[in-house]
Amino acid sequence: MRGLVIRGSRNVFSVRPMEGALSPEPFSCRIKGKILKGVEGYYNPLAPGDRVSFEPDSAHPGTGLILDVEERRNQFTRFNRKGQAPQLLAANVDLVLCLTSPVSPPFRPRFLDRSLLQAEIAGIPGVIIGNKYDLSPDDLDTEERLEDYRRIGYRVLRVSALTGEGMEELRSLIAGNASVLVGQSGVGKSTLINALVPKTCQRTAPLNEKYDRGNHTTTMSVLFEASPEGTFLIDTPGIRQFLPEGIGADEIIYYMREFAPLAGRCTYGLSCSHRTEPGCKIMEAVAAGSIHEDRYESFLRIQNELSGAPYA
Ligand SMILES: Nc1nc2c(ncn2[C@@H]2O[C@H](COP(=O)(O)OP(=O)(O)O)[C@@H](O)[C@H]2O)c(=O)[nH]1
Ligand SMILES: [Mg+2]
Ligand SMILES: [Zn+2]
Repeated sequence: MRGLVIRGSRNVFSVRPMEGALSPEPFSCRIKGKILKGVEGYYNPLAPGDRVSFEPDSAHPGTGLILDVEERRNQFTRFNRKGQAPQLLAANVDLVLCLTSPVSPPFRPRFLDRSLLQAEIAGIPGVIIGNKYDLSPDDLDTEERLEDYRRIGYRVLRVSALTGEGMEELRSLIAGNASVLVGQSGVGKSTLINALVPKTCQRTAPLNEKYDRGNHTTTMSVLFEASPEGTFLIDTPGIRQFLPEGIGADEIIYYMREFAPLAGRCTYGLSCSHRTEPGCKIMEAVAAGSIHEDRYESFLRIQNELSGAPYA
């Protein structure tokens, strides 16, 4: 049978059959033979959004074995520092919705820049959602930051999951798409999903705990189906610090969109570290205001991190 992974830990996965009855019950599945070909080296072998083939276990109704994973169109990952391996947060998605809030928690450009960078690396369009707009609609600092993301080409939506403001635009953006929501804890990912997903679809299949001893399912993503027309929302819980993965320190410049056109144009060309060198086009752009100093700061920190320097 063909199935859609809707949640999972590292070895037990909820899989919804993609054929047959309408909204069938998900199966609690393990991987046959414990190892899936082609996905070695990851913290977790499967993520919500993955399409798999599986066989139901007739001896244990509701359970099954995963045989194979279909080739992914894309994957949204981060580096899991504890596990020292890339972690799959979502597979086969159309949009990365980067959630921010102006207050409680305050706007944090680092987390946003890291998730936008990872979206660029994955080749998935990133959209910025400024939630909790009801709390401080006139906050000039956050407005200035959000406007700058718009200037460099990102779509920015302002919403309130609480009052419903701006939600129509968000609804039409996500309709028919698979979206993964990222943002630091407390920005309102779960509240937004509650507002967008009909109550009847919100029960998430409990994983078979018996098979899942010692795994931290709360650190894993969960897929919600917001409509029968294939509107999927994937919640990503519990990321304290988003560590990008999949590129080297000298490649960051290609994945930050206002930096990319300047790649190779510094006096020292591609060997410029963009920190102290004379004739550095990146530093000139920061001085001229065409690169926001906050984005430059994010760039430097990610560069430090990916080159193995102690994280500032
Ligand atoms: N004022 C206001 N509070 C919100 C809004 N969205 C979420 N919250 C609150 O923010 C807190 C954290 O929300 P939650 O959805 O758990 O955040 P998550 O950690 O990103 O999933 C909760 O107390 C929500 O009620 C909003 O648009 N406006
Ligand atoms: Mg949450
Ligand atoms: Zn430079």
